[in-house]
Amino acid sequence: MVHTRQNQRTLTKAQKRRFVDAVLAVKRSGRYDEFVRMHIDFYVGDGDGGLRVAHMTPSFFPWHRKFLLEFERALQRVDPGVTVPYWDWTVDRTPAVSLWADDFLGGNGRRSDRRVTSGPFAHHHGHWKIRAAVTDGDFLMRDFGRPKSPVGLPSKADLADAMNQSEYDVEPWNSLSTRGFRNRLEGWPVRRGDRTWFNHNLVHRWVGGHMLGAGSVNDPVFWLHHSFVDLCWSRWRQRRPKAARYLPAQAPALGEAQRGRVLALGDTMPPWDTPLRDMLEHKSLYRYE
Ligand code: CU1
Ligand code: CU1
Repeated sequence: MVHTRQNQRTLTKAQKRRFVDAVLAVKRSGRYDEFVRMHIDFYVGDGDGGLRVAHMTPSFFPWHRKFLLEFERALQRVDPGVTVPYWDWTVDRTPAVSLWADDFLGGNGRRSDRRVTSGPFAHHHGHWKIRAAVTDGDFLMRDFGRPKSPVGLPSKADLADAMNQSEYDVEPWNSLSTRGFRNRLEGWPVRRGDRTWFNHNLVHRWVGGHMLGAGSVNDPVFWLHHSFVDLCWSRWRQRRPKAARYLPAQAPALGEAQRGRVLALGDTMPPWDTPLRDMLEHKSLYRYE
């Protein structure tokens, strides 16, 4: 059945509660931490050897689409009426927005140790212990805006820079690709004058704490962030001619540096063995409101 993903700012109080309750139920079952572990396992960077499926790679979008779908199915087994909302960070840009209220995702971490102390994922409620992480401590951490060296959320102009790219991705198909929609939205520092991450990566940095790096799934805002990233990809594709909507079309040739390191259009994606092609269109599965 086709379901609808909503902008988180339009959710009713009851919808927020159902989403949070479903997330907590998936956490209680142990399944949530399996998602965290899978994301950590698939956090392979340019500097590491082997296949990159999830990050710094053309399949960044299809891999996260499948990952979100699996999580959404886990939520729906608890409550069939729940979907993953999206957070448009070009609009909801401050710690004061309803996303971070006590009835939804809770607020910032406290200054001393970045521990989140409000909302349903605050450690003292006992429902949200971090078990799979690359950092110490079993409490959720956030550090909005990184006060030590402040960063802001990406602007509409930053996002437009990615949306205006005419190619999906370009060689060398990694964090160094200077053009192309994929890296301009994933956001490794390649634009002239950039010294820091931007767009998708900058959102991880702005939230801070667990949202930095491989263990980012520990913060439930991960899903709302990636739901919006997925929506941006969907919008970008709608505006582009079919031929260029996923690249590379063919695997890099023998002897090329990225041979065996990136997925081409005809490949399947681990760990699900899903044909990448099957993740390029979502309208038979879900829609965005
Ligand atoms: Cu990721
Ligand atoms: Cu991400």
